Amino acid sequence: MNPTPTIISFFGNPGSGKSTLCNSLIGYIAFNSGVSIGQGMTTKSQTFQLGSKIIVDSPGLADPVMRERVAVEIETSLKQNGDYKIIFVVTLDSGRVKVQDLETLNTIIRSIKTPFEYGLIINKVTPRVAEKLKLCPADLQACIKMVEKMPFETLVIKKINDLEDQDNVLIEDSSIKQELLAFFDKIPSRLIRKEQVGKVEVRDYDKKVKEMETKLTELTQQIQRSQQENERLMKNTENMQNQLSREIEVNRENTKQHELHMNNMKLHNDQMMNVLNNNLQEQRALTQQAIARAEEADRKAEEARNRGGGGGGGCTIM
Ligand SMILES: Nc1nc2c(ncn2[C@@H]2O[C@H](COP(=O)(O)OP(=O)(O)OP(=O)(O)O)[C@@H](O)[C@H]2O)c(=O)[nH]1
Ligand SMILES: [Mg+2]
Repeated sequence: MNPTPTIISFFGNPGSGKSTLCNSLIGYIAFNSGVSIGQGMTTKSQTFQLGSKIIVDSPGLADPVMRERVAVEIETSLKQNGDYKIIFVVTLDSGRVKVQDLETLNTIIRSIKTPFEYGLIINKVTPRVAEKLKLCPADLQACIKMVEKMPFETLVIKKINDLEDQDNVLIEDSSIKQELLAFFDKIPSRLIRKEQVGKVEVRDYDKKVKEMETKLTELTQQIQRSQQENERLMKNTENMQNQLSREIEVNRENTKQHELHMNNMKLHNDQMMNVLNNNLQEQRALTQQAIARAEEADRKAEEARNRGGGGGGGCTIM
C-alpha cells in the first residue's frame, strides 16, 4: 500500500509570488515564475516531488478569462487523497489584503468539506507597511476576518527588491528561507479525501468581490471609529491617572507635614512632662522638709512641757 503523500499546495492570485515561494522551497527553478502581462504566469496546476513531499503550484482565480478552467484545475489538485498542507499567498494594496485575494481564499475554503488548517503568507510587504502591521495589526485582522476560516498561522514576508519583476529567481536571503521552512513545519497536514472536495464555485466570483468590498469598507470605518473611541478612552484614563498621581503626591506631602507636626507636639509634651516631674519632686522635697521641721518643733515643745512640769513648786490641785 502506498503511504499517503504529504502535499504542500500553494494557492493565491496571479503575481502573489506562489511560484517563487515554491521554487525557493525546492531550491531551484522547478516552475516558471515572473511577470505575465494580461494573465497569470502559471496557467495550470504543476507538481514537483521533493523527497517525500509533493509541492503543488496553482494558477490564480482572479483572471476572469481563465477562471472556470483554473477552478477545475484547483478542484482536481485537491482531489489527490493526500495529507494536505494548504498555503494561501496574498499581497497587500495600501496595507490592506486585496479583496480578490480574500474571495479566492473563500472560494477554495468553501470547496473543502472536511476540517483542515491552512497557513497564510502575506507576501511582498513594503518595509513601511510591515512596520505598521507590527505596531497595529488591527487593520490586517479586519481584512482576515472577511475570510470564512481563520488561518492557523500567518507569515508576513517583506518585499525583496532583487525579485521585483524578475523571471525565474529564487529567494536567496537565508533568514527568510529559515522563516519559511519553520512556517511550513508549523502548519498541520490534514487528510483530504477526493469525496470531501466539492466544486470550486466561481460563478458569482465578481459579484462576491463587490459585496466584500462594500463590507470591508464598512468594517474599516467601524474599526476606525472604535480606534478613535479607544484613543479617547485612553486619553481620559491617562488624564485620570495623572490627576490621581497629583492627589497622591499632595496627600503624601500633607501626611509628611502632619507627621512632622505630631513629632514636634510629642517633643513639646515630653519637655512639659519633665518640667512637671521636676516641680513635683521639688514640691515633695519641700513638703518633707516642712514635715520634718514641724515634727522637730513638736518634739521641742514636748520637751519644754516636760521640763516645766517636773522642777516646779510642788502644787497639787485636787
Ligand atoms: N519585489 C518582490 N517581488 C517578488 C517577490 N516574490 C516574487 N516576486 C516577483 O513577483 C513576480 C510574480 O511572481 P510569481 O512567483 O511568478 O507569482 P505567482 O503567484 O506564481 O503568479 P502566477 O503564476 O501568475 O499566478 C515575479 O517577477 C517575482 O520575481 C518578493 O518577495 N518581492
Ligand atoms: Mg506562478
